[in-house]
Amino acid sequence: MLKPTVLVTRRWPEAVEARLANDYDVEFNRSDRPLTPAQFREALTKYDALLPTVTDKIGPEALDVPKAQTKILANYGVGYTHIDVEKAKTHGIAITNTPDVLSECTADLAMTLMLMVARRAGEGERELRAGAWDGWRPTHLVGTKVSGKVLGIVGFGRIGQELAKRAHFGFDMQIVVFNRSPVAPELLARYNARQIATLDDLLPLCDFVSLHCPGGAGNAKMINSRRLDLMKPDAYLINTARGEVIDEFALTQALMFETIGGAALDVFEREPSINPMLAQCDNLVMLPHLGSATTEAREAMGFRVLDNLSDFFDGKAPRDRVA
Ligand code: 8YV
Repeated sequence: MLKPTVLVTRRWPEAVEARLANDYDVEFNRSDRPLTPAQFREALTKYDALLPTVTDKIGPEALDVPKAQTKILANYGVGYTHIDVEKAKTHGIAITNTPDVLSECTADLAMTLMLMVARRAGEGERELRAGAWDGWRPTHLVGTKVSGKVLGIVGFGRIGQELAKRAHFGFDMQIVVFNRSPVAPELLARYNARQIATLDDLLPLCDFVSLHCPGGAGNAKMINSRRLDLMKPDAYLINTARGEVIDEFALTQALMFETIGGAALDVFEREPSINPMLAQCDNLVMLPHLGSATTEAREAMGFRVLDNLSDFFDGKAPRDRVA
């Protein structure tokens, strides 16, 4: 029997690529550069399955083909707001993602960012590497204590819950949660957390606000200048979700005029292009979208895609089908 044809749009961990090559008639994008919309359209007419990532902008232009050969977009990553789901559905294309397997690592990174910004670790590293450290003194790079503070978690899905676990059990933080739907009382009780009815009510309570909601049009610029003003003047904003959730211009204003304490970002509005104003802000930590960047998570994400693909081509319902 002929194996399904598969295009992998970026390089993946070796172990996963090896299994893909064994199981499918697979084409790898050896250049590892994101496909253009035209290349994506061509791929849609050639392959049974496309395996995209967040760097593939699969909007109306990329999906504008008269008839697609592709039957499944098996996304490598949990977030899939880079895919125009409605348009993909018009071609009858199924979409899957890779939840669970990256939750711990992404929560670890959110914790890393919280600690880095509050303890001024980015500033300290920059100073030391610039050869500008002139020795210990009681007033040098004094930051803010993290342990015991109030953490607001926006979006209490898998990653938000993993962060709550770390913050509650590891750092004795008080957890408040904003989530679109009600969170089960036993889940909140596990972290001694409290659900707050609205985001506007949550923000003024927090010393740290960490975003764990999906991106996409529905949540675009959810953190805008009005909401930044609702934060305490010494509070920190952490984003490991999607860049578009924050109005970046408003954030640069808040950081420059110090109306909040600082911010730490792993994702950006137009990544990998970075608003140069952000780089001017000392009270900001920036990482290049490293949320799931561990060998363990990246391999597990790949094997999860393989599970979804084999289910799909065996005629079973893939466990992570989102559309
Ligand atoms: C991925 C992520 O590395 O899974 C996600 O949604 O943001 C990252 O952890 C990336 O998006 C892969 O598509």
